[in-house]
Amino acid sequence: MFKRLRDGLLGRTEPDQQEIAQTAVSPEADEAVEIDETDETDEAVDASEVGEALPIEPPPAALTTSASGVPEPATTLPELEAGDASPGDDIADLSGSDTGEQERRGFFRNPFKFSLGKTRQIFGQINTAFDEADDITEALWDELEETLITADVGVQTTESLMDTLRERVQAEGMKRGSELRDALKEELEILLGDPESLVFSDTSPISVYLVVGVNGVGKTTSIAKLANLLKKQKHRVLLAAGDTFRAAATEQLRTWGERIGVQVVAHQHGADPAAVVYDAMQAAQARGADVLIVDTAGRLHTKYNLMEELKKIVRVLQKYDPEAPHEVLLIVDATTGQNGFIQAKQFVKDAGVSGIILTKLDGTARGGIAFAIAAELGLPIKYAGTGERVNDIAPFDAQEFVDALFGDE
Ligand SMILES: Nc1nc2c(ncn2[C@@H]2O[C@H](COP(=O)(O)OP(=O)(O)OP(=O)(O)O)[C@@H](O)[C@H]2O)c(=O)[nH]1
Ligand SMILES: [Mg+2]
Repeated sequence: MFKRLRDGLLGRTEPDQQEIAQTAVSPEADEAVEIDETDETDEAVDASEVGEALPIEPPPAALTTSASGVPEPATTLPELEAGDASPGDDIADLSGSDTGEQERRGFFRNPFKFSLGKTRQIFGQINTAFDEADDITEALWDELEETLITADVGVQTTESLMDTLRERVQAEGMKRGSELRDALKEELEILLGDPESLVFSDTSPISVYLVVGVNGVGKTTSIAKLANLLKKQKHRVLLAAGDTFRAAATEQLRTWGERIGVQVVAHQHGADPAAVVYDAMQAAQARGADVLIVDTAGRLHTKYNLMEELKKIVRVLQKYDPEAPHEVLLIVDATTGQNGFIQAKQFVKDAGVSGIILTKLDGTARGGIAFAIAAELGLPIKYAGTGERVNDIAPFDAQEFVDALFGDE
């Protein structure tokens, strides 16, 4: 994992704690802020650039910095609250909608049972065809191929699956449609791989997760869901509002923070995201956080260079911890199907992604994108977003996902 991070946007710089201390928040940094668009790819971050770019807005009340810029000792700051992790405890439904008791019970049995929407319908049709087929006919093969393509499994992954299955049918002497279905399920689970949980730092007290992805895919919502989940697991979570580009982005994260009881470090609109992250790292240390999740802007293909901005954020994080971020989580919107997949490829190439959160599975027939992501990007899907509510997130589990697709949960 770390190798992949190193090879991506995470150009390593040696930590220099002294430099960090010397160039911490300057109280004079109250001039109008301009986002720095110069190319700094190959330079190690000079933390003074962060200091210079500091925003006009004073830090949040709890984020106190002394005149020298050194954070106040942890004892003077409010400690973050860890959540109540009572087992089986349901997460408060913040949306106000109610799924009903029966559905709730189903949710805990298999989180995908009620949330795979139209993708499940598509697989349901082929499932019926498999059950009815006494012979594995060419028509059945055609129907299978059409199903996989329709569900946005992608041409490459579909072809490879079809080849593998044809070989297995021959080698294992399968005769009935139901046997082919079982083989398909096995192959789909193999594609998705074993569940992989979040990586926590074993060298630093703070695990940092950088959340990236294009506009509107569900970054901020997923951060809130993840923060809520981690808080319930007794983690002390802090959020950094690193999307300073979109006017309402910071407010959105703050609102989520209030709803789930998680603190947010934010600057004003237009501030340097690296400065936000710099302050957030200080705050995380001072307040005893063990998880820092960083929201980022999602624009791509514009004048502004998102990838350079992400690299700068990473350089700032690495001043504190050369292993940070411990995860770069790419949010992929399942409803965008193969388009989202192409965008994802760009992030994987440039941003050293370590894992995927696949969102909006509830509203799409294109949930098959999960297989393309796993097979072609070789990245683990760590969580799935299954709705707009704060508890609509599930650790991704291949067997549960495939079972739900085939109605076998
Ligand atoms: N149905 C459904 N909607 C979701 C899910 N995740 C996010 N959304 C919705 O998608 C929309 C965009 O979500 P945001 O979290 O604001 O997306 P973002 O990536 O932060 O967007 P930008 O900040 O503009 O780049 C919101 O309306 C969310 O409620 C999901 O799993 N299912
Ligand atoms: Mg956002």
